[in-house]
Amino acid sequence: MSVLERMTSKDAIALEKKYGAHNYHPLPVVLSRGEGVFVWDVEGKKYYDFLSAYSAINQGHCHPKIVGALISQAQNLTLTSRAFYNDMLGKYEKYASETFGFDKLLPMNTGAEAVETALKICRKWAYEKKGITENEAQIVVCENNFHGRTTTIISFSNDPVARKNFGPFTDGFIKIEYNNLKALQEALESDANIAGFLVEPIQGEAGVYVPSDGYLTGAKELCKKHNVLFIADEVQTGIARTGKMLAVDHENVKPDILILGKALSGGVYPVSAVLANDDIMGVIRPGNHGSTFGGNPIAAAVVMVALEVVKEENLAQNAQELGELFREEMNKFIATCNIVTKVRGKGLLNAILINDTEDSSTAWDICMALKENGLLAKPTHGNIIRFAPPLVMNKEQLLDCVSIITKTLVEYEK
Ligand code: IF1
Repeated sequence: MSVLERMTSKDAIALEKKYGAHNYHPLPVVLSRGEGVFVWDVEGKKYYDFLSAYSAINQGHCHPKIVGALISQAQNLTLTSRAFYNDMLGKYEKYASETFGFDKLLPMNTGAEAVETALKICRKWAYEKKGITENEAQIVVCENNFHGRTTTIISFSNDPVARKNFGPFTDGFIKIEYNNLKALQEALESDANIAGFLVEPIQGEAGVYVPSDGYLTGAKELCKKHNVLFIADEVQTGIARTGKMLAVDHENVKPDILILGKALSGGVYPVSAVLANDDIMGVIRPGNHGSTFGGNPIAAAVVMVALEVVKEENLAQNAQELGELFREEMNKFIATCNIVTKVRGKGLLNAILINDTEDSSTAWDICMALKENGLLAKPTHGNIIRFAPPLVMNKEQLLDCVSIITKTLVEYEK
């Protein structure tokens, strides 16, 4: 068998089961092609993608402009390492810094690496600028956070599945309740060694949990008052997903450190970045941090075009409008049904809460039925289904999807 020969879904799944580590439990669908809001499985069945690779595919599958940038850069120069300059990185750093309103950018590859980078910058800033005694810095994080899977990041997760038997863990984190300004205030007042507050503007893994209006503004003010860096993890919420370029833009809050990944590249290449102004980024000097692939010319070319697409195609506004329509239509359905208790979200990052016990398989069963009906979504913790289609969707397609979703849900009515 040639390695490029087409295979059935069954064979592809069997191969992964035998030869791949079992660190995921995917829906049993094997995809081989994507275009815009659609994906196709190896048997040729077409689906609406309502996950968008966890919000990495905001610009739609295989966007021709972004793939074009990838191909032409790949034919020219792929990787130099940072031992030498390349002629794309500076252009990318300028373009992204200006787009997001920061002095400087530090390029990495994955979301978790960018979070690690932000934590390192924050600690170094605390010792060199704030005057905290070395090794004493604390960073405040939120309960039910998701920031990635490295050893340090899982040190402050409270998901037992993500943590169990991976210790010993990294010290220096204080966990407080999300969406609770009083808890943040108390933490900041009780400890003079706090360097930063790391937060997701909307908690994704916790089931698309949107904080109260004013939470981010209040948190930023508290951080400012205590000379603590406000670090926004926009890996999932950024790049127009929630109806603005960044989720913090809904409250006009400017983070001290901004973390981006996923859709920064439109999902065609792993690219992440940390942005900050000179007073903070200036603590990083040669040898302090880096990555073989971070800032490579393919990533640089791809990101510039991927961001251009977001602007040219007004994806933030489209996400805002279609998100409102989606929640409006789902609320109409919820008024008539028992199976769904709530829809929540912002822009095109939404979730529905299934009316069943947290440990039942109903959300999974519904996702299996949605798959049969031509729409791919994935359950998250606690019988919640996340809905996050590519932002290049149009109104007619969205209404078609609402109809698939509600028709499927009706079959689970009790
Ligand atoms: C998986 C969730 C989404 C993230 C935030 C950093 C990262 C992520 C806010 C790390 C990654 C992913 C990774 C994915 C599942 C997923 C996820 F369900 F866990 F919460 F998107 F909703 N910060 N999120 O959401 O980025 O290193 O993966 O590039 O399978 O672990 P990464």
